[in-house]
Amino acid sequence: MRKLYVYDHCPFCIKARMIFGLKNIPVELVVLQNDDEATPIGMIGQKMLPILEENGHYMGESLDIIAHIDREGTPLLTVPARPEISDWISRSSSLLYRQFLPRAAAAPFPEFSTTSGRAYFIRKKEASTGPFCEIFNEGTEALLPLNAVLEDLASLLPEPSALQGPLSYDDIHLFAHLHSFSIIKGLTYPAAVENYRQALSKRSGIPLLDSVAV
Ligand SMILES: N[C@@H](CCC(=O)N[C@@H](CS)C(=O)NCC(=O)O)C(=O)O
Repeated sequence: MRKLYVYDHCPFCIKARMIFGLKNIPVELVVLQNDDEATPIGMIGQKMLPILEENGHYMGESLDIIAHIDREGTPLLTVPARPEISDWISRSSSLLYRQFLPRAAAAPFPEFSTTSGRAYFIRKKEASTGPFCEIFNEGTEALLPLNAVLEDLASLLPEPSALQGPLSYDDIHLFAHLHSFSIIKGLTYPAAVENYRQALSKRSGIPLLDSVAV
């Protein structure tokens, strides 16, 4: 069977997992320790997941994996992408990742099951954000702009019935982004956003992170 090497915190890995779940194509998930550099470098020459292993070959890059799997059987991602969705993702990304990274670092993800795996992530990410404790100290004030962007998203979403049929690459990017949001406790999801993230979680078989949110 094919193997997909992932980290549970990684939005690009969520994207790659989605296409298998949405198309009901089996794949074995393998979670690497976050400080395991040798395994991914041995496969694709860089320390980067997701990686798909198929018939002894390795493929990196989430979008290449998605396109490859979507070519199998009937393509699913046939609805055209809308620029307003990629604009919204770009607009909310830096707000999201500032709050996401310290929470991910504290979460019970399997890639952090060793102390050195977790320390590797903290060291690497704090180099760009500054100390995680300072971000936690920003408290609930820091969540207000995230609630505001979630409000903006509500009016951009497709009708719920559209989520039963063919999908768009927008849905891959947007669900992965909302999956990252779900590790942040105390956000307010407008009904349309809540319905969207629950519908895609169910259809892809990828649980949201609400139960481990902090
Ligand atoms: N362009 C790549 C980006 C993947 C990516 O950035 N993966 C991150 C995890 S979210 C990674 O493996 N970074 C190296 C590390 O965590 O040390 C893709 O779409 O697959």
